[in-house]
Amino acid sequence: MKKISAVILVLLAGVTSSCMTATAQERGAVYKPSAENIAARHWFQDAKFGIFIHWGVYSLMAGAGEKDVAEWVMEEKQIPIDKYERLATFFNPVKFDADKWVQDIKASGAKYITITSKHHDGFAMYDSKVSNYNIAKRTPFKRDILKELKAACDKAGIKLFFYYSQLDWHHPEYYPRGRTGNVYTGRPQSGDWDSYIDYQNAQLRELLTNYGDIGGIWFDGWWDQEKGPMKDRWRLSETYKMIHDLQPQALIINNHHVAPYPGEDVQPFEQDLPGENDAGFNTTFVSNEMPLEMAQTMNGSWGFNLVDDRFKSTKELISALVGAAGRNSNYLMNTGPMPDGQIQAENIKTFHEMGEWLKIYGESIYGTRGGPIGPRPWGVTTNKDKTIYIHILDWKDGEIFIPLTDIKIGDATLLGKDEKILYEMTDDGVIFKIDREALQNWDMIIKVNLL
Ligand code: JFZ
Repeated sequence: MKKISAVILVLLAGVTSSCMTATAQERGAVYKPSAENIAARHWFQDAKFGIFIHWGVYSLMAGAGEKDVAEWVMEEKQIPIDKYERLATFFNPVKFDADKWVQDIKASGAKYITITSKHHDGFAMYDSKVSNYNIAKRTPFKRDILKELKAACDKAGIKLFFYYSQLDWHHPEYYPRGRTGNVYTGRPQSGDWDSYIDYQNAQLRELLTNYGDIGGIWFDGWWDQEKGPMKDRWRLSETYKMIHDLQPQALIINNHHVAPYPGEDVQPFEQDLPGENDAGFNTTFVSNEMPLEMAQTMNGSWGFNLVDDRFKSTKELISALVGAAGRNSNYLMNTGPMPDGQIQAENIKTFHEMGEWLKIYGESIYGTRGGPIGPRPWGVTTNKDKTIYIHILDWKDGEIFIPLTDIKIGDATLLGKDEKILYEMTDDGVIFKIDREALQNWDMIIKVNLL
């Protein structure tokens, strides 16, 4: 009797202390980014605009006729693993052309691409050696699309990031399970969590050694265990250290919706501008040390959806890009390519329209940081060296008061027209006269050169 309770006590103590150690390690560790990493962060912030790609065997289901279903179809339609696996045997995107993707994406003005290497369904979109549940081994297509995309990106001077889901609805050892991927998947109610993390790290090692220099890793799925037993058992410090050791310039981004952990390099926001939380799952904590990135869908879906025609207008997407830049953030705009391998025509059209706009107004976005005045109902400001760009997204009147004080203006012009703008200095700021015609633009930009 005594012996048993002692054993239980020891076990309990073991559990408590290992939990505490994990928490302390993950939260308390001190992280000093390397010089290469800091340089990559600057590059990232200058780049401002990326394209997110959600593509996998789920794309074949195309949302199954529902607007709000896409890459989550396995979970949302409760498709067991043995049935879901058949999707791979139909996946044959014969029209996939990496160079064409990259050309259209580059035409949007985006400087980098983030693509799903493995989503929650656990299917690897590359030739993984540690699992045959991948595009090269299980599909008639057989090609490693990450390899092809990386080659096309290198040719075009576009950086490539890999999205990687920590959550896995397929791997048997992802156990104890969290919020999703439960009984319907048909996995045994047992498993060895640490061997799953070893597997995850082995896949990450492949992504960091077989594709040359990459932009970074975009993690997702941590939230699956947020209220689950493995919350602090992701071994983040170990995984992050491995990535930084293998490729110091690779940026680590984790879409966990909480304040950043040590070892992370960019704080992401999903479907909301940094600091806002219309989506309901974003944190309102905004780092003022790390680069920021806002990810957004062009309609309402990440993966391809046949019936989701809620496409945002080019004006709305430009406003989001501008709104992000004014909040010192990047903008990662998503497209979900179709199962035949092509990007939807609607999205390609928008890419080109955004690129046309950026050709004229890009100097107010690329290489800038959030400006001296925070977001306002009328718009935002960005800044580069001695220039302030005032982005007026929503205004109707003939003049606008901007609370810029303690500045000496050299001149103020209307960007794109290079026309002088009249202004009047007051004690509290500057009143700019508005060009009513320019107000019709998607964004009227006043370029203020300071002395
Ligand atoms: C996540 C993914 O689940 C989604 O499929 C997509 O890849 C997106 C970029 O990231 O989105 C989430 C994640 C978690 C919640 C909502 C959306 N959540 O916890 O409510």
